[in-house]
Amino acid sequence: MAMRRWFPDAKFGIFIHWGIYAVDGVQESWSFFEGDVPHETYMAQLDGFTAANYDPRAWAALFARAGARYAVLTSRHHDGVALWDTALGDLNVVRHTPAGRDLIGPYAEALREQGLKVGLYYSHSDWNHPDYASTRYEGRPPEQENNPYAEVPEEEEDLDAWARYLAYRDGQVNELTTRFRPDLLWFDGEWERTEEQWGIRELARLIRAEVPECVLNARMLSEGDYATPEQGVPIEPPAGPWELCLTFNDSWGFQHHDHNYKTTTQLIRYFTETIGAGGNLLLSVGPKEDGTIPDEQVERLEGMGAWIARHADA
Ligand code: FUL
Repeated sequence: MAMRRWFPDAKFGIFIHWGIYAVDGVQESWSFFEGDVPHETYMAQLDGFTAANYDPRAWAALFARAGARYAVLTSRHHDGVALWDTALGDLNVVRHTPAGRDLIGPYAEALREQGLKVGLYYSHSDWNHPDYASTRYEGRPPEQENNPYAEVPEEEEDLDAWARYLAYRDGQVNELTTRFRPDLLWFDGEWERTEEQWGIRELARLIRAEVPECVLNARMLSEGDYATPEQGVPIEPPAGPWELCLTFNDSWGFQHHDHNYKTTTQLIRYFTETIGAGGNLLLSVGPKEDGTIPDEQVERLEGMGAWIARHADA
């Protein structure tokens, strides 16, 4: 599939890590997976996720002012909490949080009103799903207990559970493509299984049947269109299309204690280095649980936008 031209031309996109982890300001999904907070404490954040001041039009206007051409919202991170009213699985913000409504439709609409492309992040893995055997501690050989990157050996897989899990994942992806018509799907969490186990070919076919022009990142393995290095421009940039994903501070999502912000100048340098080496920059905002984007991030986006506007024709 030829890479859609809009993507390499876009240069700048906004990643949005928004989920229940913003309530306590803990690390998205990993905090319970790695045992930094008890699972119960992590899940109790469902009760505090209000989206009370969620204004996707204001988000989209800010992203456009920042000079971005697309955004990518975490529709479902590794914690399995879906931001839309999925008919599959039980865990979503509509049913289980005070937010009580679909958060993705209004996002897609607001972005399109601003002429921005709509991206959705979706994790193949779901560490909360009853049919998903993760590489979490229970039952793992001791040497792998703290290795989240270990693949599940095929002989250990419960094949019935796995088939149910894939049907659930495919069904959710189908909901995303049919309902929100994304221009880009940003998959993640692929490291726990192989290409065959994930049924990547079949999933790609399902996506292409609905949104043939949709751009896919390389965490769709052999079906991916572009590479996704994290947190720094590689010394040898990927040969094909690529995108650097980057945090403002040290966190993808909102963590109130993390004040280790890069300056606007540093962010502009990341941007110029990235596009100079042929990539796009995908910079991650972490909205608070109520949907507001922290001031430090807004200020930096405005500053980047002013710089990009001054140099747009250069
Ligand atoms: C990684 C995830 O595990 C992180 O939590 C984050 O979403 C990053 C962008 O991708 O694979």
